[in-house]
Amino acid sequence: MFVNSERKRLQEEHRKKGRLPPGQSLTLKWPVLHVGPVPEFDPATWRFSVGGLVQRPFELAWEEFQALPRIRIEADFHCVTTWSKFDNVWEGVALRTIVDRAAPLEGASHVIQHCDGGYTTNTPLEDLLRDNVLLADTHSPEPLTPVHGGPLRMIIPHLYAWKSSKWIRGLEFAGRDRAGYWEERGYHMYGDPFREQRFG
Ligand SMILES: Nc1nc2c(c(=O)[nH]1)N[C@H]1C(S)=C(S)[C@@H](COP(=O)(O)O)O[C@H]1N2
Ligand SMILES: [Mo]
Repeated sequence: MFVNSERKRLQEEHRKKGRLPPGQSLTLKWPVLHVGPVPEFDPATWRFSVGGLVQRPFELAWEEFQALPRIRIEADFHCVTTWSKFDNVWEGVALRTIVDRAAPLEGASHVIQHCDGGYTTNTPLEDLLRDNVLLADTHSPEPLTPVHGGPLRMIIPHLYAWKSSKWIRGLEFAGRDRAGYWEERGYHMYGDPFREQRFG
């Protein structure tokens, strides 16, 4: 474990290099942040549903999800409450795999993430097609723990972490942008940490 002075030295170095977004500080721990209780996971009844403006809506059981092709990425994680956690290694299924299978209709422009417990968040469809956006079930290299979103969470490294839903259960393709849980409460509709898009 680094002492605090070492953390601060790293923090200023990364700020200068442009890796740490403005107004953020580096954390060497992994804070837990969410609204509501941590849901129970039952692999027998868990389903992942994809629908809305797509040619092929579908539903996957846990075993079926596990059989999809997998990727591994390394990325930083920026929470709007001002902490950033660097060098996370995530494994799971690329969003592109899910999007290709669903085949969005011409008019689909945005995607709403739906979670166990009712949390939602919105993103432009094109943001989900980046190479490092995934549905992650593994972190460095352990199965994702329930408090951090296990069994499955979204990871969108280039947006604030409230766009990376924990306990994700489905995607809704939509023809226009629609505010999710935090966006309805004043957070930015897009949420780019490097442009400090904290509030709308
Ligand atoms: N379902 C759900 N996902 C969520 C949240 C939430 O309240 N519910 N909070 C978001 C916020 S604000 C952050 S910073 C990250 C925190 O992830 P962590 O607890 O693994 O650090 O989860 C995001 N995903
Ligand atoms: Mo957050």
